[in-house]
Amino acid sequence: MSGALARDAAEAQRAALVADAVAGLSAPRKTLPCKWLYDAEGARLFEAITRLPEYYPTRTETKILTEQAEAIAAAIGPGAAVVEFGPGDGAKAELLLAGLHAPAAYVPVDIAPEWLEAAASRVASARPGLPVLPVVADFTQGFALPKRIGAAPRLGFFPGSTIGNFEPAEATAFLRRAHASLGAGSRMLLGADLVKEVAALTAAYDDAAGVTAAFDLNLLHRLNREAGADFDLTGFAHRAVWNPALERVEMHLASLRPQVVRLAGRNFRFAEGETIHTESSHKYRPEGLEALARAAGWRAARMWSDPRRLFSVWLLEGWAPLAGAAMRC
Ligand code: AVI
Repeated sequence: MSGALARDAAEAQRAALVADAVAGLSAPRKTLPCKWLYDAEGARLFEAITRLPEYYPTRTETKILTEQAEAIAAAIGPGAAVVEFGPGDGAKAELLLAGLHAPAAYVPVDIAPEWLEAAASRVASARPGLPVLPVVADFTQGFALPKRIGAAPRLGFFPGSTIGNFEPAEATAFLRRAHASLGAGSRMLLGADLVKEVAALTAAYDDAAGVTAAFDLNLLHRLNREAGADFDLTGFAHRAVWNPALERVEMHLASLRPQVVRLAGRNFRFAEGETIHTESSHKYRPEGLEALARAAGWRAARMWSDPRRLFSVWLLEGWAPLAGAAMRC
């Protein structure tokens, strides 16, 4: 990207952050979209979260992909073109591709070219000879696949339980759009975190070392830096709350005292204890995940889990080509 284009993109992103912050902080229940957690520092902190003793999802999913590699490869069959939605550093794709029989191509899809580059070069150097065909696109929307994958059977790959960060209606819309992008006859390998005892869930989102707290509070740093806000970070604290009705862990930033914050020329008042809801991480029961998939035109063909049933990896098959509805994350 040229310098001018990069500056325009950064300015558009800043304007979108300010608009989301004004809307979210004006709502009766203050909220901010979770996508803004991931600036460079947020991405670094999330990486650190995945290695925490309390944060079981990443290591459990990796264990499932490793230990069930043969069964997964047999269920998928040879020659698949793997299309990964939001590939991160490409580590899970590398693991999956190592187990598959003669994969035809790897297609990482992400809106951030620098993240795509990291995943693409990791996989390209681990698997010389495999066509690596990155697509710059917002993977929550429809996108066109590279022509070079030809008639290879398509396998969508969406690990990490990122599906849990969508509201249920958004998750359905995402899966429907993914199906439309992948095409008729495609399949999808999906990671989903499972409902479990509350103590394990809240510990995973409020670790003893305070890394998740730093990840959450970094959003206020970002608003100060990029949106000219004046949040006093000592006036807010991270909270992880299990919402039993919606079966999700919510991250909140709680105001420790009554205070007024300025952002974009406006005052936002906080009562003591009032929170900004910064992320939801929905946990699934197997029957709930199957229903979600079905509503989006997929059928659950297989499910792999760990002995403690902490996490699940699903192979979905398309049963109906459906047009997508608009969504946002
Ligand atoms: C990216 N996503 C699946 C993580 C999760 O578990 O919901 C984000 C996260 N937030 C706090 N810890 C991890």
